[in-house]
Amino acid sequence: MRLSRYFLPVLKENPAEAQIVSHRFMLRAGMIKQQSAGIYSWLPLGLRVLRRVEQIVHEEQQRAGHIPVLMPTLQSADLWRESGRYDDYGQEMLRITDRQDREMLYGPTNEEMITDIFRAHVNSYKDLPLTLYQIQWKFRDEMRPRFGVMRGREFLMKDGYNFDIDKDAALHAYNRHMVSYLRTYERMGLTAIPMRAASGPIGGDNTHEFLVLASTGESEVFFDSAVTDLKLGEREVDFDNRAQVASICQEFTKLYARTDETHDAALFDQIPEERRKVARGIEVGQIFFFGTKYSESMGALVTNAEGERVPVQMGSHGIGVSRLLGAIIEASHDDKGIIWPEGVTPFHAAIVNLKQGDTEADAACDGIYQGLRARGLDPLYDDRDARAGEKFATTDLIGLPWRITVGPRGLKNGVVELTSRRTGESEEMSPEAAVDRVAQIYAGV
Ligand code: 5CA
Repeated sequence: MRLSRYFLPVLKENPAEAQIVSHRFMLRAGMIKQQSAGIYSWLPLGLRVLRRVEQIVHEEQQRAGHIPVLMPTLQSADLWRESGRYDDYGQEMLRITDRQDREMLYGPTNEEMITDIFRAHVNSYKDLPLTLYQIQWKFRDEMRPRFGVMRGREFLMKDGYNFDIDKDAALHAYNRHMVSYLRTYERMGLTAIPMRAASGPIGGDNTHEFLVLASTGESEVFFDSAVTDLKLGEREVDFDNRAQVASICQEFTKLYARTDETHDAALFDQIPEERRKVARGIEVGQIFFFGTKYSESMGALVTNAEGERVPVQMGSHGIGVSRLLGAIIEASHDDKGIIWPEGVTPFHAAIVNLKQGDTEADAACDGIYQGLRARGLDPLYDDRDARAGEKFATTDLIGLPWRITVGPRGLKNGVVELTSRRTGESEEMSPEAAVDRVAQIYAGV
């Protein structure tokens, strides 16, 4: 993309309404625009990152064997009366009446609707296990929407639902989600710690939240600092292997890590003092096992191997897709702006032309641009007729991890400069070598 033809409405001033860094940078980098309290338009740069985050979520869900579907955002109140949640859900639910006076709602979550799909089509244990998921907009009429996409009213969520014949199989599905989430967050450059949590309106007694540590996080968390050293990394996972998946979960949950809702001071005190940490965190996902809570009330029964009709065992599993953008920025920025991890960056590299209109500089930039695109990469070429300082400020603000700076002086010696946004370190090399290096970096992402 050439910046002169793009739509990147960056702001020079700090917007007064933004109280935390991620909100401030998302507005300043022209990623989002607020339309109503907690409701945002996604501008081109923001949409690019959102799509990359979604793509990672899809890939990791499908790697774990889960199947994508898409349900509507509007649901009928009657469906929610069946589970009893229509009245229980309270003011967070946006209720709508259509022209026929039918009561509808904008879905805050989809347990009822997915159970309805299941009961219409599945009858036998032979069709299990089954996990369906979607990435779809949700609405919760939050009392205090704030911090931009962090606590929105309309927000994008990945919500997945497992159906299993017995509790052991359903607990395997729970574990499978935990492991797939670990890889999902790591690919986004995040350390998200699974913590014992409380289940709230979703129900059930087995639940973990995934928290990214950040001083601006809304949750208070208590943990053994050794938990922050754990990495799933590149290890091979066979998602059908119950023992392997369970042992990874055991590894990640055996150390103390809890939110304030489940915190146990006596247990916490048993951790060696230097590893006892109290901090704040951003909840980027939550997994639940709730057994037959919805299948019993809504009549989602299957025939088991003995020929009996039994309610199917279920759980639900959410990732805060739009919130993740805020969490990634909170975890990765400096005074100048965002620092995108390579896994989610909106463009792979910036090309900064120090002297637009100079025949040689223009030609070198074009060559690098084509070279990167030929390697399957998406560069952002700052071809504006602007001062170098302004170009640097823009690429720093929008957080592209690599910058290739091209100017007549360097070109005289046959070199351009490759700069890491994270370390600020620069290296001179030929334009071809810069293209190779950037391609090499992304080959490993
Ligand atoms: N049905 C279950 C799982 S599918 C569910 O709704 N879980 S949840 O309530 O925990 O939401 C899942 C994730 O959505 C949360 O972990 C959080 O990351 C994100 N989320 C929840 N509320 C908001 C909000 N108001 N703004 C942005 N993200 C949110």
